[in-house]
Amino acid sequence: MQYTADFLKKVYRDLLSIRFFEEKQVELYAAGRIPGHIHSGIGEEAGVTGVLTTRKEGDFFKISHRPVGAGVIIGAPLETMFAEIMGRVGGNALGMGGVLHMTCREKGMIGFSGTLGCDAAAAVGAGLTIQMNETDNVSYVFYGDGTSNRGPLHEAMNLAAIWKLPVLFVCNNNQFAISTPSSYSSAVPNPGADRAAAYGMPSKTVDATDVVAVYEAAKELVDGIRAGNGPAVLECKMYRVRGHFEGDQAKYRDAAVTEEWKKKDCVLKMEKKLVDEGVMTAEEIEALRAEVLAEMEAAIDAADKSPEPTPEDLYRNLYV
Ligand SMILES: Cc1ncc(C[n+]2csc(CCOP(=O)(O)OP(=O)(O)O)c2C)c(N)n1
Ligand SMILES: [Mg+2]
Repeated sequence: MQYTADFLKKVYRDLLSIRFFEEKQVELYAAGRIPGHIHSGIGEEAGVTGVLTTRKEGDFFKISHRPVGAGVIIGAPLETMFAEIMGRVGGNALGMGGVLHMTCREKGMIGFSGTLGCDAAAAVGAGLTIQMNETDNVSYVFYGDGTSNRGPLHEAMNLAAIWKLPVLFVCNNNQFAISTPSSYSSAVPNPGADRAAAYGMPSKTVDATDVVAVYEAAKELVDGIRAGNGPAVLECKMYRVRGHFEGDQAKYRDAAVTEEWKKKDCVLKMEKKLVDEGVMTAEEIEALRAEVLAEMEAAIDAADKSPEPTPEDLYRNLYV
């Protein structure tokens, strides 16, 4: 397909924003500025950006512990996101939820559960809201290859299918659930897409090192969902470049394979495409990188000015 330069630049900017958000998380964590932990999504950004390039006003998003950077392009305030991760009251959950409780209700980010898979039902509920409001919006449900084996996810898929709800299930298959390879935990090669037939849903798999390819695959499915055809599954093939958590030495896998995947980096691939196709020069890319990085740094500085919660804050937001 042919795209305008403006479209490709916007996709690249979004991709870069998530990449720098990811890199900053790692940097802050290494500097001891994040209480709790993070799950780096470095290398997986195209599987989020490409899918979300199909988004529009009024859509709902259920992300999960790794693709938290999605919030950056959905429009959640960067400063609030960093404040939450850094444990400050300026965060969306007063800094008490951290990376596992990132939400932005105004932008349709409905939050997610640390108990993997259970939150798919809430996202299907968001799909029911859309159906009852009779709009052509979509509820996006991001989950991992490990989570693809959880029962609550399948109950949610079944409900979405029988009620023909506008839900896109996005399996970000990064090939690992902590130390367990997907090839061990699933009996089928495509733990997202191969399960769709069981619910009568269309599906696709896509190479998620290529952000434009992800967009095209997602668009085909999303167009069908917005037209009222019911839910679908997109499986993004990717690789978890870093450990499950920071400090995980990943001794359970072959480091040479990891190095091979790094060469297929989605950001480098997009930059090459932009230069090869004459959309941007290397200098323009450098300038944009500096601009996005400055945005991240300004947001971190602002978040840093937000205080830590006090012991009294523990009693806020309690029902009883
Ligand atoms: C129900 C449940 N079981 C186990 C865990 C612990 N846990 C946290 S992340 C994770 C791995 C999930 O793998 P996957 O779904 O592939 O996502 P990824 O971490 O690779 O992005 C596990 C097992 C959990 N949070 N919830
Ligand atoms: Mg995984």
